[in-house]
Amino acid sequence: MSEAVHEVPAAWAKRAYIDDAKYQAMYQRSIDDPNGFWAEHGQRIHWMTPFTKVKNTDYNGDVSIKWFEDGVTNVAYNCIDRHLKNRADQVAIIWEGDDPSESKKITYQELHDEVCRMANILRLRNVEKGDRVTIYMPMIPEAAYAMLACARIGAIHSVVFGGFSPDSLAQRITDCESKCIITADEGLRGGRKVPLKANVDAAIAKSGGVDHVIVVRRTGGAVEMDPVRDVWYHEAADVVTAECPCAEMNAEDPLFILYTSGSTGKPKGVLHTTGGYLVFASMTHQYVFDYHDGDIYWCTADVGWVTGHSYILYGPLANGATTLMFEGVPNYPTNSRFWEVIDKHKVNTFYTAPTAIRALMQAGDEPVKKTSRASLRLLGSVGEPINPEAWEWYYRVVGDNRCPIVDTWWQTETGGILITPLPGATKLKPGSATRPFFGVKPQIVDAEGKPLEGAVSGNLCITDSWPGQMRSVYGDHQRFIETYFKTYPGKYFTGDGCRRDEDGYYWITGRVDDVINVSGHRMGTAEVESSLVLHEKVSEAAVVGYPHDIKGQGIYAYVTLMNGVEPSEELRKELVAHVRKDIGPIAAPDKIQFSPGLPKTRSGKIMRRILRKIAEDDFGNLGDTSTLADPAVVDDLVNNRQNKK
Ligand code: 6R9
Repeated sequence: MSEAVHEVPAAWAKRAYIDDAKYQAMYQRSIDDPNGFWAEHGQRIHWMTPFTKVKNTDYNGDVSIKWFEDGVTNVAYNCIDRHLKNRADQVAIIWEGDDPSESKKITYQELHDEVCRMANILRLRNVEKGDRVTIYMPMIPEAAYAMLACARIGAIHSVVFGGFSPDSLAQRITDCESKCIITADEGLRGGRKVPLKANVDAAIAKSGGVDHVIVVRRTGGAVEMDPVRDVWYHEAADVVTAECPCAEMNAEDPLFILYTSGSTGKPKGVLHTTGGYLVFASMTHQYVFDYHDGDIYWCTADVGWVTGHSYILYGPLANGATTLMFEGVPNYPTNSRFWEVIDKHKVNTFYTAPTAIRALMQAGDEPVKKTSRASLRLLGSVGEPINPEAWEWYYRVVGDNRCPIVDTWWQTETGGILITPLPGATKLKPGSATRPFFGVKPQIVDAEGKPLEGAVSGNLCITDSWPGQMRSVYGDHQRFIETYFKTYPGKYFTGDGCRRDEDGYYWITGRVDDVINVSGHRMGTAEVESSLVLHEKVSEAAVVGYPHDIKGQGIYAYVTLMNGVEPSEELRKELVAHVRKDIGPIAAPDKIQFSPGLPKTRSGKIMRRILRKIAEDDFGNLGDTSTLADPAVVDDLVNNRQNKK
């Protein structure tokens, strides 16, 4: 393991808001006096009615999490209106299209007008405070307008990633009973079109219950429009004004739902609320990226993921920042695209995922070296553990040895960054997310939940609440309690394994539950399994993750076929296509092994430990197989493994 240490560059110690002494003092205060600390930092947003209560949280019993509970505010007001006095003509969003010849800049005034129009379009369609609106959009400014329009009128948005299938979309529409959908005719990524509106039509055919579909014209491709249900955004926008009041929202009113995969069952609707979420997103954005006025900041995530919510939209805009939104992919038209965009828009801070770094690293240094990147000051990483080799390449080649890297660990559930370096305060160790952010109390526990001290490995819990924490699973509070607070009673369990070193630095080692992290996207093994067994030729399936050079983890499926069905290359392709269609391309298995039987205990439990080892091509020591009902199946599994080295 690489134990190189990168000191804080002198220029950074000078420029940054937080140096090491300040980090220590602020962190200590945030732990000793959370009420005082957050009462102070809660002032960073505008309150229509100031809060008098700060923290009211309980991880036991029914689990209740409330922050700033009697305060009244509005997220869109904070992200737009309050900046208009000084920043009306400042660029809020730089949009860079899939095609390098397409880009545009949206000022705060323009953002205000567009968001108000979108909000009025929703109001005209009877969308009210508390109603759910599903957003299924490409990475175009209208996606941001849609989210902020919901926030403005108090509707709850549920953004569904454009790569999800009609069935996945239908499931999410049904779960939160959303009656209104905002989409586009087609998306455009890497020169390829994505049939978003057609997918919405197919989803609604399944879910029912949708009264209105607002369609943004992106590509001009042919789509069917239902004359009663569907409306073109540009036509609807023509007949509304650019003024719309901000709804008065209680700090604990819901802001959004975001579906995410867990170890069991269907995806959960992670529920985030208004006040605490915004305070935490904006504060982490300011300090982790050391955002100063005039900086150009770029996060490459999709708004369909939490990183897009907190660090393309809400955090940066709450801080009056200029945030770049990119429609395309890292390797289109060439492997230099990211670096060309950085030069074109003079980007200072660049925040991306290890999977993109590893893919670009494979393309060599030349596509990077031919660009200048002189504007870059800070690099960031998120989504999965970054291997030290990729870290060093990012640091040396992309950042020319002068830009610190903030490796930020967090989750959809946490709302914002929890473990991270601060660029002016923290010495960096490649591969470590380093130290907790203010107000965050990590704890490493053993399998029984016993807290471990010092340099140790175990499971990562957080022992007390922070303002950005999710409040519930939408419509299923019991599931919230069961999933996060029952494994280790009284603690929030992250699902991640973690090591702490002698310096108190945290090293996230990956999921310890049945969640696989494919290119930074979370997939539940159970979801892929249920999709596979839906296929008429499949009798049983077990899915595990295995190490993958670029994606971090790949999806490995063991499939038992129905009696009389013969395995074939064709069937393998058919099953991959089936899962792609059923869930979406991100869930497509990388490897399928046909196996006449699965290793089960006598009580019928599949021994995944064995399946993981075989998928990793590490079957020398399979551990104890004596409890297997039929030990012979293991030989067949080993002989037919798909990852032979
Ligand atoms: C923000 C986001 C969360 C899971 C999380 C962990 C992994 C995220 C990481 C990281 C190591 C980092 N993860 N950031 N692992 N180092 N810097 O990615 O949310 O999609 O919910 O995924 O991603 O395993 O539990 P989400």
